[in-house]
Amino acid sequence: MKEAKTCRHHPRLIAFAILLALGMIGMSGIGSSEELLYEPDVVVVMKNKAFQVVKGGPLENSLPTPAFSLPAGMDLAILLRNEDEVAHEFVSPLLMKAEDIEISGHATIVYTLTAFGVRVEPRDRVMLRFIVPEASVDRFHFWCNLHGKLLNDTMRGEIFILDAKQSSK
Ligand SMILES: [Cu+2]
Repeated sequence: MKEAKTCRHHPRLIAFAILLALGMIGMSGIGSSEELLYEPDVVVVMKNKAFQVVKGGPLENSLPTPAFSLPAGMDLAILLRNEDEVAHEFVSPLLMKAEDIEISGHATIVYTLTAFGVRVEPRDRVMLRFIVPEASVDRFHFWCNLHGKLLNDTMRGEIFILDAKQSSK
């Protein structure tokens, strides 16, 4: 009877230990070789104080600014990779509209009057995952609050929201 009782506690302890280990991995956040939990739909690189959409940017060559499109209603992951020696931010009014944003990595939350986003430390990366909100506008700006506040600053880009029906592949 006593043995059975102690055994019952074991799985819970193991689960707790695993959670602790996962938490520690998440907090260390080092190395680009670290496996991602899931493949990002969009990858945005911050380099030489500019944004570069290296994945998921079908519009990248047709526009003067970095841009990517997201289908409304979809659960998507955006990877932000900072390759500079200074911190950068990714801030957008779109993220203000999105609910339950899941943020993985070392991220400092950034709020402005009109937008929400994260700060990514030098040589670090952050993954954002959220359901693309159905919005009344189909075009949002994103920017780095440190190097892209003004309209002619370098660190600015655009996000286009696609109608879910049109974008179904
Ligand atoms: Cu910046």
